[in-house]
Formats: sequence, C-alpha cells, structure tokens
Amino acid sequence: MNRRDFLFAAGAMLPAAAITKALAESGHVQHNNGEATAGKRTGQGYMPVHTPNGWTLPHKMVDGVKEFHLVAEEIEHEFAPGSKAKCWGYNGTTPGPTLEAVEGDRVRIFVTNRLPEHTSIHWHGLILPAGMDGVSGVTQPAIQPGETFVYEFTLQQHGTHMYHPHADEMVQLAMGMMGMFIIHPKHGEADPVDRDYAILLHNWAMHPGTSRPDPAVMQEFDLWTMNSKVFPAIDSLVAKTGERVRIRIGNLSMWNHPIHLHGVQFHVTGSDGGRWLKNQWRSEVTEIVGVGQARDIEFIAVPGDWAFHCHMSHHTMNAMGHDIPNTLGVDQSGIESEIRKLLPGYMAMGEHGMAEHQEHTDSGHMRGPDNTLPMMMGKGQFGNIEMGGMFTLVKARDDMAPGDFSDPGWYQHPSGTVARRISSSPDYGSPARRGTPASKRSEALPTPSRKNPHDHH
Ligand SMILES: [Cu+2]
Repeated sequence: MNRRDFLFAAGAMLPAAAITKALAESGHVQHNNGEATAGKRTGQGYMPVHTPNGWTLPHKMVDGVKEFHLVAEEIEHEFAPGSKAKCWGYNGTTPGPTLEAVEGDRVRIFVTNRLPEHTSIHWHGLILPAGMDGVSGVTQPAIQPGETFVYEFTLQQHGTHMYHPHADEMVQLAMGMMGMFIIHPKHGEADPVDRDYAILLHNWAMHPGTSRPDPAVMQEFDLWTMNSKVFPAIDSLVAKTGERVRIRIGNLSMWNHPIHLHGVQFHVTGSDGGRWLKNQWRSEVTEIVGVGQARDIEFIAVPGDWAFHCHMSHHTMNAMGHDIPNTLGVDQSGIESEIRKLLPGYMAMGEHGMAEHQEHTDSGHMRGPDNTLPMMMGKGQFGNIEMGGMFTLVKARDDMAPGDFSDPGWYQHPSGTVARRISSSPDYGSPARRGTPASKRSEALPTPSRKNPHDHH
C-alpha cells in the first residue's frame, strides 16, 4: 500500500490527528530536516528559543495537553529609554510571549480579552481544524471584552510561526498585538543549533510628542522595531566563536525588510514551512523577510561585533528621519532658529549631512519633542553609531560560555586588524578619478581645522 492509498483507506475511519500519528509511526511522514538525530536538547526535549528583549510563556501539562494562557490587554511599553507608549499586547508585553512546543504536541490555549474591543487570535501558518483558525466572523464569533475563549489542536508541523488577532486587524496589529509560535521538530534536527533566536519585525506610527501608536498610517512610520524595541535598546545577539546560530525572523509589519548580517555568509535554512531540506538552503548576506513571512538564517559565529540590521536605510532611523527638506549643501544660518519658534525641537538636515544630528541631541543643547527618541543613537567604542530602529549587533566571542546571553561589551580587536588613519590630507595619494569635482576641495571641506596646509588662497 502506498502513502496515498493508505490515507484514502484510513481516512474513512480515523480523525486527521490519528492519521498523522499513524503515518509518523509508520515512517511515512517526511521530516523536513532529513534524517533525525538526538540533537542538542535540554530536559524539555529541545534547545529552547531565546527571544531578545522578550520571553517565553510557561505552560502547564494537563492530562497530556500543553496549556497556555494568553491575555490580550493594553500595556505600558518602552521602545527605548525616552520613548514610552500605551500599546496593546499579550500578558504585559509587546510582542506577546513566545509560545514554544514540539511537533505532535496537543496544545490548549486560553485567550482572555481585557481590551476595550473584541479580538481573536489567528495561529499564522499552523495546520489545524478550520474552526481553530481564529478569523472572527469566519471561523468563530469574536472574543468580547471580558470573555475567555479556548483553542485546542494538535501541532502537525514544525517551524517558525506567529500569532496575531484576526479582528480589527489594522488597529490591533498597529498597536503591537503579535507574537511568535515556535514549533520544534519531533525528532530533533540534523546539524542542531547551539543558539536559537526569535525576532519579530514591526513598525509603529508614534508621531513625535505623542504616546499612542497611530493605526491609520500605511507607509510613513516613525519607529522600526525588532521585538518592539529600537536600537540601542535591542539586545545584542551573543554567541561563542564556532557555535551554530539560528536567527528566526518573522515580519508582521507593513513593509518588507531586507535583513542583512555582516561578517558571514549565512544560510537561509527555513521558514514558516519548517527547516528546509539541506539541499534547499541558500547562501546569502541579505534576506528579504516579506510581510507575513518568516525566515530562518543560520551561520557559524565568527569573533567580532557584527551589525545585523534592515537594509532599508530609513528603517535604521528613529523618529524625525522622514519628510525633512533636503538641505545638503545649503547654508541654513538663521533659518533653523526661525522655524524653531514655530516648531520647538525642529532640527533641519545639516548642511554637510546628518551625522551632526547625534552630536546635537547627545550634547543636550538640542532637545527633541517630548517622548520622542533622537533619530540616531548609540555609542560604540569608536564613536557615535548614528543608528536607530531595526539595528543591533551579533557579538561573538571566544570565551562566551554556552547558554550565556549576557552582553560581553565591545570586541577587543587583535592588534593590526582595525582600519586606521594614515593621512589627514584630502590630497593624499593619486587615486584614479573621473569627471570634474563640484568644488575645489578647500570649499568642500566642512571645517577650517581640517584645511590642508598646502592649500593657499
Ligand atoms: Cu526594513
């Protein structure tokens, strides 16, 4: 009897879960990770996922069923020190806690609604009975304020999944209601990982000076987040040199995000479709995580501090990075102070670029609007990082203990391996150049202090 015949014959008398179980036991179900190994596991039977800035929801075992309890509610959230908001989330946080289970588990998930309006939860990407799909109006009545609903189903797959409301979605997602649902393969993984990170991407319209996200915005967002935090408040992803690291990235924002990691060619190894067969892995340095998609990337940790960020350059900025006049090359003496009389906290793009922005805000002489983060933030061992939003660092060290997720500080570069200054003259060397420079170099330079002594007027 082949698999199809078996399904056909069995289907008449067995419920779907029993069929899946029977197939698994008979070896007919193909596991995406190829031949199974014990892998590196804990007492729970799997390497637990680590949600930076977040947490994993504890569960109770009740008669062989894993019980979880999610509470939808309004919360006080901090994107980074200096920017607080009233958001909506689950069990006190946005994103909600990560749910974690194993393929084959039966799960029972209670959902209590403490929001001022109805809600539901859709288990994004999960294979389940239609009535458990969480689409209000279609598969269930909405969960009214104060009510608790229960979802119960058997996990028939593994992979990087998500959960979010399917009721007044535009508002509820914009307010932060989302979380990750990680399902580990039943039989472990070939090439098991040593560290397993989960990151959910989102965007927020937190207009400068306000304290609630604006759900009406479609494109012009102010904050771009990993697990609802902006750089530099996003935890570094740490690893020991040589460890296999997986970063699971889900996207429930309104934009696609090309996620880029420095220092390695990673493999894209999986998605909401589970861990892919090894011959489907792709070597990349940037992977677009589309809206509603999940992607897993894996790499062997190389020592250093390595930027990990969205490559849309406005997505690595905080508020006020958009819709500003282009004043590159414009002498703005006097204009900014005039505008500031009308709009306190206004800062124009600089005449020589925007790098000066962080210096102004850091020094405190330029105070932005209330409850609004500077556009660029972060200090590294070599100066201002001038980043915000979807940006953090992978920090790999030779002496990191397994399972230690604490930030090891800045990388101590071996001597002779850091880029260094060898001249302060713009006329240094004789590089090949084409075209006509727009100005004599003395005019192009921003400050007299850097003038070349050979230059005479
Ligand atoms: Cu992006």
